[in-house]
Amino acid sequence: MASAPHTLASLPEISKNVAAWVAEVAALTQPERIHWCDGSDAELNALRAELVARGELTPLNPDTFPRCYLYRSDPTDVARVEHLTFVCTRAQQDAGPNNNWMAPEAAHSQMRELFKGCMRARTLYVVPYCMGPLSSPYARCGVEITDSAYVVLNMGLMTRMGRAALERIGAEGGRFVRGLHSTGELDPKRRFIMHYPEELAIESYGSGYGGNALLGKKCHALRIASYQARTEGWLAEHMLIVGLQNPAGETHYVAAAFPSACGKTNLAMLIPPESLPGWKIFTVGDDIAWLQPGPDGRLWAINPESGYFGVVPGTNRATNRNAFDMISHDAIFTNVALTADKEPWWEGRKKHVPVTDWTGQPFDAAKGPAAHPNSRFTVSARQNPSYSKAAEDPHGVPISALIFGGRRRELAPLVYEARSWQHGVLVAASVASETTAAATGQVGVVRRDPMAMKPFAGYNFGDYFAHWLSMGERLRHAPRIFHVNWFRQDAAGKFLWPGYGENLRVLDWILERCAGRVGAREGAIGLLPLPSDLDTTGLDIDPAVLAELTAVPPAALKNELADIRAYLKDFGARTPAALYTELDEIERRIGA
Ligand code: OXD
Ligand code: MN
Repeated sequence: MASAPHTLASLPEISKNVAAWVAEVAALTQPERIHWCDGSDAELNALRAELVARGELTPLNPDTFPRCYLYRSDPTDVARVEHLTFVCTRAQQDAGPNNNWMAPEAAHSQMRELFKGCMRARTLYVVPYCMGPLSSPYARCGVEITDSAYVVLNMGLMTRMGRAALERIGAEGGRFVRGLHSTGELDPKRRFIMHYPEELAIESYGSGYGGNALLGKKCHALRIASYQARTEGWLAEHMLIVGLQNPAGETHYVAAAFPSACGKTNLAMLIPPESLPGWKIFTVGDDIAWLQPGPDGRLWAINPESGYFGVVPGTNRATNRNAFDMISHDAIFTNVALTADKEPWWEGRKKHVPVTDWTGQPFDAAKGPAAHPNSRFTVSARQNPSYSKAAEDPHGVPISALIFGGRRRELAPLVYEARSWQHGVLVAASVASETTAAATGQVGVVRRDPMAMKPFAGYNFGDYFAHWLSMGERLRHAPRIFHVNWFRQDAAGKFLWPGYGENLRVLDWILERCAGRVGAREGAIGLLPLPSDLDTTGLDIDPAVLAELTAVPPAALKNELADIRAYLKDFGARTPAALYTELDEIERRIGA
């Protein structure tokens, strides 16, 4: 029950553990002042005004983009830095070959040197947050200490931030994830993102970019949480959660994992095509799902986040009207371009022309795109026209299907179903995708990205696969597992499938499979749709193209299997034997 303001405890009094840690960090970082965030509108308004006064935030056109702001990051700080991201477990094998590793003591002492005095003349913000609905038994809390007001504003949108979260931490006896962040000098040579899953701690220095600096998101809700989930018997995954109501009025929820910048936000808020009337879509989450076996033997999911940090380029009224409307007010844009009348602009925004590029220079098409390819919006999820009230349900939503996918020019068919949970774990562990601008490094290179968790699993993938297998054993009504690929191209590089809202046709097939209402063709790779079972009403697609999309060339599959086998070997004895059994079975089926 809310108390009258004058009876509220002061924030530092709520949890002795938090206060003691803040004092320890302040002694190390030497801030000019300490600000405990209560998460109120007044606080966030004051912070925004302060950043505008300092020239760090630019208010956008108040008529067309009311209460929207542009933030320009340092040009060397525009994406996640996987090569500077470490998982620091006592034993290197526990972090696994899928992570960069450093011994915890060595990492702490290196970071201590960086943090020493780094907040002089700066404000230290204490940001208590809750990942998941405040009353959910599945939610977990953390406190981020940061010297960036931009981070505070973003955490205010992305998490349940402020007094209520701190009260939950106090009531839980002070157990929380400790995240220490400083933008430092923004020097790429002095930039590290360290995770200590055994201590529930994160240290991030030298970056202000979302994935490196909003510690509730990738660092806590995926890397630390995946480790915690293994020890506690649940899953923390890089998945959207969406509710699909069919024309008969039945609603089913699915969770889907795709690597970064492969369209999770678009799928989570998909607009049904006009030729498929009667469908409704409800977004529960667009990036992260925490999945728990429920007492009914089904898998239940909550979205730990309360906002979206989405990729801007490509968003327009035709590709995703919901997303476009959602970001036309009360949004923070990072690294987009500007039009003459102070509207944000990005590649794929059909209207207007950019005059200033994302770095603040006059736009010159010869020098590259106007908006950074990884430019982002941050908005509250409640602004999404398809926002589901179930996102606030403390018990989450029951999941009927788990969907995995990557960006694959060739080979992977439009959709197929795994024969069993065990086969599904192999399918998910074999996900591969072309890299995107969400992380620094080369774009367009195919790499293995099991469960779309390559950059985010806080422990050895071998153990992670075993944990996935054991979850299947615990679920009496496990969701079915599917693989999709929206990105198949023909020899000339043309996409074979229209994507976006039309993906509903594939989701429809998936739900019909779950309901046992449609058959499938046994292929070596898994259960494939008969082209005639995909609803193509109103879609102009050549039957030959549909046949190509639902078939797998055996020779290419053979090479793929060899590659998967070699990849799994990287995890040595920790790779569960069951995955090799599944590979053998596919090879037997293609007669390899
Ligand atoms: C993201 C990412 O920002 O996956 O969601 O990089
Ligand atoms: Mn993501």
